[in-house]
Amino acid sequence: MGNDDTTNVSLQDLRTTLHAALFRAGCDSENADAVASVMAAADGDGCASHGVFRLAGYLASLKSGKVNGQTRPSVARLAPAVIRVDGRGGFAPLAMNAAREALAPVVREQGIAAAALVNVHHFSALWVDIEPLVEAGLVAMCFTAYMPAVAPAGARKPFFGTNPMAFGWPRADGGTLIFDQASAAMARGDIMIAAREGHTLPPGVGLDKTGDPTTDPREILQGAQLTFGGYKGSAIAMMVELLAAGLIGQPFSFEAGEEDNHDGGPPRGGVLLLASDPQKFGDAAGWLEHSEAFLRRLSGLDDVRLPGDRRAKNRERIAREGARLPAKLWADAVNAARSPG
Ligand code: NDP
Ligand code: PYC
Repeated sequence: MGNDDTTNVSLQDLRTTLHAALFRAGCDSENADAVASVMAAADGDGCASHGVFRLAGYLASLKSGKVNGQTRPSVARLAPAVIRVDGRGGFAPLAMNAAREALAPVVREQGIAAAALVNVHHFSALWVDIEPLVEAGLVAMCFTAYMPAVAPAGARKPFFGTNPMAFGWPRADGGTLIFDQASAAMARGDIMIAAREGHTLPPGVGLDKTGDPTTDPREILQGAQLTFGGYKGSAIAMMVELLAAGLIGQPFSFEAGEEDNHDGGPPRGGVLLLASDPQKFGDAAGWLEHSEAFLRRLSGLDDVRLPGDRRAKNRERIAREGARLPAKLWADAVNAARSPG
């Protein structure tokens, strides 16, 4: 046990409990396994905003009937380098497993390829989605939109989702370099956690309902989030909308917001997954060591650290010690795992 407010949970217990809670709420075992894995992976890397914290949203969407916990994705190859995975109204993780499995051989054949995931409900961290491809030696990127939460540069009301993107590069030791970031200054999940814990936020995260800057997370949740880096982050958020919605025939965040039943779970939408095989770009013998030399040079500068380094350290520690979770959150998960459903 941790202090009064937190408790230490092994990743095995966490995964088993999440699986049971999802199963009791209506997921079949395969869906429960896939969703529990992405949540446990987030807590396993110290990403509190996308771990067990999200269980209530997943359960709410099963309960409301918005998400089908028993569906199976279908996979079609639309062009030599384009795959479409229809999640058929399910949570994204099972469709993502199918997308990666279908995409990897096509990438090795074509050098570069894309998977468009449609009709999925995505609620997780994106590094989880690309890590297996990167571990297999591929360069990968992933994008998804959300619901209106973020004011574009020049606006004061939400229009973009928090619109994350992840990029991953294979390392010589078989590991990965992955950055994974919202195009909002802060992920909404972290703002929700700050609101729960009564913390104020740094300036630049959001606006209140009247469009004035505020550092109160509860006011930002009622008002609008801001992008990182002003108009530059706003352009990235716009790009994510166009890639994850416009390109693949899925709802833009504002459309997802209109369609959603606001049960607290993820809206229906799309995900774009891109990958390339560095062996196919003309420097098969050199690209890896050349890039390693670059990354050594980069990480040797002053206080530079590579994105993903903090997460990797968390992973080692949490695998040993377990995840430290808010006791109430864990108690709710255990109750959900025991409830009659
Ligand atoms: P952070 O701002 O915490 O981190 C973004 C990236 O920057 C990470 O790769 C992080 O690596 C890296 N980083 C942080 N600090 C430094 C530093 N000083 N030097 C170098 N790199 C650094 O992430 P966000 O709050 O933007 O997003 C959190 C999570 O929320 C993500 O996993 C994202 O996918 C998820 N999300 C999901 C959404 C969805 O619709 N499904 C929507 C929005 C967000 P490290 O982890 O090692 O610190
Ligand atoms: O934290 O912004 C967020 C988020 C939205 C959907 C899933 N996570």
